[in-house]
Amino acid sequence: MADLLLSSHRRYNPLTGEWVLVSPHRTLRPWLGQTEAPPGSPSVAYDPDCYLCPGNMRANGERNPAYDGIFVFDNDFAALRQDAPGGQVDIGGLIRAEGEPGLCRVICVSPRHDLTIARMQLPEIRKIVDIWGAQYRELGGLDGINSVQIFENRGAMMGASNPHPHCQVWASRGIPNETAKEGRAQSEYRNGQGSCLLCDYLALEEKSADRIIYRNDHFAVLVPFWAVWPFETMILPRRHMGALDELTDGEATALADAIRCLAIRYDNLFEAPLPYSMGFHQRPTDGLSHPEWHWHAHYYPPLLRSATIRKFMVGFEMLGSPQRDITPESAAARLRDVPDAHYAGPR
Ligand code: H2U
Ligand code: ZN
Repeated sequence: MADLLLSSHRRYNPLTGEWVLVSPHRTLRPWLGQTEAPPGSPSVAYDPDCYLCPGNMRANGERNPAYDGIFVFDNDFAALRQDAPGGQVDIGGLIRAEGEPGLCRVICVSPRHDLTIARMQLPEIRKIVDIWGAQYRELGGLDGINSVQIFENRGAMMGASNPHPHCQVWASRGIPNETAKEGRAQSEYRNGQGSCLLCDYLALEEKSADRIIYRNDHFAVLVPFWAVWPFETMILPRRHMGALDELTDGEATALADAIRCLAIRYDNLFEAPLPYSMGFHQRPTDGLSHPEWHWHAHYYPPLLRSATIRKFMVGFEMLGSPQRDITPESAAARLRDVPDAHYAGPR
């Protein structure tokens, strides 16, 4: 196995059934392409022009309350609407469409414009975990909502429209592609093996420890064997559970701890706030029990080897398979080796 992993090889992602090409010999290639401005952090705790800050006016003319904790509101420009008509179009099985009702919310996770999760204290992050669980339960409990996607886009490079710390929830009738793929794979694995795909995977990772970055009593943070993005990670509960609403009190705090630890290490990697998209994959809320589902978080940062060089998914990756140069094992080692206190010091 060791020899194979030193040269070009491809790795299988059992959660999606897809392959990633790994080219460890290619890490030294020169870069004369596009570079990005290093990601910065806002310096003011309150920005009068921010549409997410407490007391400010949003784009639709509504005013935010003077909130001092977490503030959740219906997205004024929701991608999914509850009044979308149902029904289907099907022309010869090749031209197909379905009505997609749903709803979108925005969660401001702090009143402070300049705060990020990496700079928050454990009890502050614990409150966000509780809100995520409550949103999953509430929206998932609505008639006709079969999937609840919670995610955070952080940094302009990842398309965040505003540096104010916030995340989003999109709840839909249909099961989105990534969740559907992972659901099918977990179901097939369970039918074939009689056990859970991610419980079995985590047991293997805990044995070798090559790709584990951090572990506490209830969670493991790791670079998956099949990672596509250079510093892609997953947070996995060490106990089998389908969704955030099953967390015990101790587990919710342990999740907050894992999130905080990862956020600090990410920022410490290039001593800059690391941009990323993160989100949770959880059991569908279609009323079925889904014993195959093991919920988890994915983090996808776009940066490659410095705060100013990003990875692009182009060429072979668009037309063939994704490809990476630095191995998941070396990415994990780098994330393990950075200090566990934030580079910017206490806030
Ligand atoms: P992103 O930064 O991840 O794009 O999230 C911000 C969301 O906030 C975005 O979906 C919504 C946008 O539609 N928004 C409002 O609901 N009201 C506003 O006044 C501006 C932005
Ligand atoms: Zn703000």
